[in-house]
Amino acid sequence: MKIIVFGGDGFCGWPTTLGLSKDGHDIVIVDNLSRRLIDEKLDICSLTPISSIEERLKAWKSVSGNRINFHNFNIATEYNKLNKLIEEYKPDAVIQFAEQRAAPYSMRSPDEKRYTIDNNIAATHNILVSLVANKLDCHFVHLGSMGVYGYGTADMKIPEGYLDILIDTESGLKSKSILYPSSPGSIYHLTKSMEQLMFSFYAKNDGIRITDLHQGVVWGTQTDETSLDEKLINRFDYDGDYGTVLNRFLMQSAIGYPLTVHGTGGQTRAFIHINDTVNCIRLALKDITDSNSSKVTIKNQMTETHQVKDLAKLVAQLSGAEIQHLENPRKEDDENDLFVSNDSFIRSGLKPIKLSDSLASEIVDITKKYSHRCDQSKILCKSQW
Ligand code: NAD
Ligand code: USQ
Repeated sequence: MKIIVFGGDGFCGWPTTLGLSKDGHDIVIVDNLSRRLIDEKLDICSLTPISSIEERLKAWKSVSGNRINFHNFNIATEYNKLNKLIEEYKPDAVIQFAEQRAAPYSMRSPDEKRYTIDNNIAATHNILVSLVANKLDCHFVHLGSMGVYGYGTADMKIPEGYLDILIDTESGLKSKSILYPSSPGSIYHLTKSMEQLMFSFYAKNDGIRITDLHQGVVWGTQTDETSLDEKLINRFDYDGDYGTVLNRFLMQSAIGYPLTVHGTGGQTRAFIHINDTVNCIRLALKDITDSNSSKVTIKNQMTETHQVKDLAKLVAQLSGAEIQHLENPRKEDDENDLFVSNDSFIRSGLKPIKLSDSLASEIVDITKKYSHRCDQSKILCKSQW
């Protein structure tokens, strides 16, 4: 397949690009390197020493023999470049990772709120507009978030995108399937919720074939491909804006920093290992549904749920780390249950990597190896809402 990976230099996009290239697909990356620029602005860097995109692609060519083309432009603001690429390359599939993805960053100040909305909405919308303009039969795969559902489930499993309801009408009860009501907890999660409506419009109006993957918190760093050469190493965010909870706890334990549990730690979240992110994208691409589908396919891309305090206990047992309970910088429930259906991917053959299988040894090794690169002053989350 000819595939464009938007955001292919990022944490999920880079290993996915390499995995798909290894599978024999023809891949083009589009990325404006804004994530690297944000690191510079925040005066932080990935715990792992990531190479420049040019070095990454050269290293991949030399280990795999496969060439990946790279375009550096902003898909939210440079529509003409985006449209020209889509017109000329005629992709069979596009994968949209290219968004500002951190909830704390999106809540920093009016500037970051505006940037996150402008960037994410325009980026995704521009791709949709161009697919319609070029009349392409192209599968649009989008990385969404479990956070669009909110995290409370009223004793039921969160279904995959749609909720079956009964409406009490004058002529009796009528059943209907609606988009699961959104309940975003940050401006970032709001963009994912808004995008859902764009997808239903473009599927209904233009028949664009869309898969929206509601992904949980990703943990882990390396995949088989990113481990092949030091220059292919994946990014590892540990700072208060971009670091996610499990990777942060494992990094903190490696440097003897007390684990930063927000509030009671009763928050339950859905998780997935980075290897499974790549495998889910592979499976989503294989799922060739009706090429003129009027309904968006939504899949929950997660493999297990954990309470934050249980993750902290597990990491503390592994490493002897101390646990600290900080005042929660976020507006979120102290405690929640979370039951999630991930039947689609399990049915298509996903064999999840569970935290208990690996005891996170890969991250423990990575964080120990690069602990000297950690700037401890960047660990606490400064963004409050
Ligand atoms: P990331 O920030 O590491 O990667 C995003 C990439 O997109 C970056 O390389 C950035 O430079 C690029 N980008 C952003 N805006 C762009 C634009 N306008 N034009 C061109 N390039 C642009 O993020 P990630 O962790 O790889 O996440 C990828 C996607 O997966 C995001 O949409 C995110 O919402 C979703 N997701 C991530 C996680 C997670 O835990 N990391 C969990 C669930 C969902
Ligand atoms: N948390 C802590 N301590 C920390 C960091 C986080 O207790 O040091 C808590 C947070 O308060 C929150 C939970 O852990 O309750 C998860 O936070 P997170 O930073 O790991 O994840 P989140 O902000 O939800 O965002 C991440 C990704 C985002 C993705 C989302 C999936 O950055 O791109 O969409 O996970 S989900 O959480 O399922 O919505």
